[in-house]
Amino acid sequence: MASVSRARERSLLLVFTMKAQTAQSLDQLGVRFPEDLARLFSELRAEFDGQAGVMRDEASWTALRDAWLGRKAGMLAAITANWLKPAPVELKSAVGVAFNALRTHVDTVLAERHRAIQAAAEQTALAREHLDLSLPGVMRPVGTRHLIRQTFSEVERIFLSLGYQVAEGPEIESPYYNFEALNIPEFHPARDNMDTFYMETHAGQTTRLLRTHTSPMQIRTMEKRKPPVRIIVPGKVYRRDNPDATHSFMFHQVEGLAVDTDLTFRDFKGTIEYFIREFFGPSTKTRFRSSFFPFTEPSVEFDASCIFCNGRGTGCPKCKGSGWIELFGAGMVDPAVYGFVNYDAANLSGFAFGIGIDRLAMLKHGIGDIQMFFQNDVRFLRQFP
Ligand code: FA5
Repeated sequence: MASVSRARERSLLLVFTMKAQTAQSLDQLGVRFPEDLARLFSELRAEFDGQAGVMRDEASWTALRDAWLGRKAGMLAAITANWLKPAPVELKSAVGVAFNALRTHVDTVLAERHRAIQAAAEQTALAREHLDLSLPGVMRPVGTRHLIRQTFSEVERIFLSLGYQVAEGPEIESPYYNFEALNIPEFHPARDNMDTFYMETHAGQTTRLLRTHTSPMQIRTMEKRKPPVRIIVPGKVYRRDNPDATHSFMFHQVEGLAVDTDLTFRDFKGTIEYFIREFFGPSTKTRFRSSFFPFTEPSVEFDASCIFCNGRGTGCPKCKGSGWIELFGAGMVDPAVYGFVNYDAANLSGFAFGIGIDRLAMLKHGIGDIQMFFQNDVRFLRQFP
């Protein structure tokens, strides 16, 4: 850097000297013979070469061009005006030849340097914009559907093939739909089985709760539709259950409801057995167990043999030693329920079921702890692409 600026200083000084010289006539400069002329032009040329040598960019190139070729104040214009035109006859042609040679040199060097400067600028720009196609791309991990969502889809696929429709309902419910219209009056012991999350309400506001099961959609559907009805309702439900390997305070159910004029327990059993065969394959052992739900009569629980102990039971913490894991509650719709939705109980019959989807997925994929579904551990989730 220091040598470049020193060269510049020197050339500025020379320019100044040269400029001063070109402002005078040859006579004033004492140039009488062709040898003096040759020396003068050779100094000028050396001066130009010195300046061209330190030029690095477009701006300094333009400045140099204007200094030498500028029409009014350029060095060559001054030479033409002060040396060439007024030259004595005996020197005229020598001045003309030297002047032309200098001009050709200036033109050539300026053109060459301009090309070099432009090429260098292009290289710099190219290097800046260089796109390396061999670089690995940015990985954008693509997620997959959660196993619960996949299980919902599989259950939906099976029931859609049987002519069922899919309906969805609110997770925030009223006690009427969650309990009363399902034949569970206030203070009925059945309410204790479903310890409920109630929403905070202020005086005068209607009580709201997080639905404890998908069964309220039985009522909402029958209120809106005339029989026959065949629906399934996938969704989230909430209970104040203590978390353990098979219990969560938020879990998933698929409700099923079929109502028509001639449905029997055989239709119900056939439907469920078909579903289980489709979902688990033909070898799964299942059983119905009599149970009680206020909105079905008769009521059953449906269990599948425990995959963790192969149904042996003894000492198995997953099935608590029974050899069976409860999958869902079900039964024939209690005629009392039809009374809440203005259905003709005398001429209608139907069945309903509420499948625990988390447990269904656990059994199918051998998952030992329901909590895995909610921990968002990608090592777990990746196993179900
Ligand atoms: C009910 O919820 C009834 N509504 C089912 C029903 C529908 C009966 C229609 C008759 C007619 P239950 O409380 O048993 O039933 O729950 C159904 C299923 O949800 C259970 O079999 C179980 O698979 C699952 N389940 C219940 N509690 C939990 C919990 N805390 N965590 C995970 N799954 C649960």
